[in-house]
Amino acid sequence: MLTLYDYLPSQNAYKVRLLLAQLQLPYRTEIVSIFEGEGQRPEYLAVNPTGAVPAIRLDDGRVIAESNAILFFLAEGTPYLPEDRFTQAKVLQWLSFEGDYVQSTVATLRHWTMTGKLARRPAALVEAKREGSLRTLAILDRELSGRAWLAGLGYSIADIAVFAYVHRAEEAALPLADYPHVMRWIDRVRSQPRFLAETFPYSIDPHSGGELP
Ligand SMILES: N[C@@H](CCC(=O)N[C@@H](CS)C(=O)NCC(=O)O)C(=O)O
Repeated sequence: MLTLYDYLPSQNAYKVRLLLAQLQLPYRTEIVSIFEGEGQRPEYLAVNPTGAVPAIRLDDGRVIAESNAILFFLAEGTPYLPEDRFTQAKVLQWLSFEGDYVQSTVATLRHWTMTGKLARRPAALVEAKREGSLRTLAILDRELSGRAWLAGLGYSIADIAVFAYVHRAEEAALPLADYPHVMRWIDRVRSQPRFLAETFPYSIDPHSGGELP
């Protein structure tokens, strides 16, 4: 059975949980307590050289890390990754956007906000993250004003990847209501079959107030 290396407040890991639920694929979970340094143990670095979650282990022992690479692998041959070459490239475009724009802004700001780290960060850096987050949301809002889904005619892993942090943007004190097209897209994602609503606050982990090793 597939193993998911997970840390419950991680929305990067949530992306994989959401797709696994929608694909109805059984899996077992191994929690990696990242703030206690478990990601830096040699056994886990052999799974993911960066020490981050998520990662997966296949039945035959092979491992894959990076949330968007995992989504791409699991979705192959399913409606969540259309077969035609152009649409696959559009999916990759949005997976890259998520990795570059969303993770460095909304995701980071959410982490700092929910774990009490904002006050320990330089004000100019926090402001830059906030401006970057607003810019990212504005790009998405503009794109979603003209179509229902990010990468093609239907819901795909591009939507799953971007949805993971964007729908929790208010946890980073970002005003989602200012982005009506993003709001409507969030509702469309939520109404997909076998949608997984459950997410977890950092407060479930008493170690999350500390810095990552
Ligand atoms: N680009 C990576 C980012 C993964 C990531 O930052 N994971 C965080 C949790 S959301 C983590 O495990 N951080 C611990 C660390 O970097 O040591 C992905 O998309 O999977």
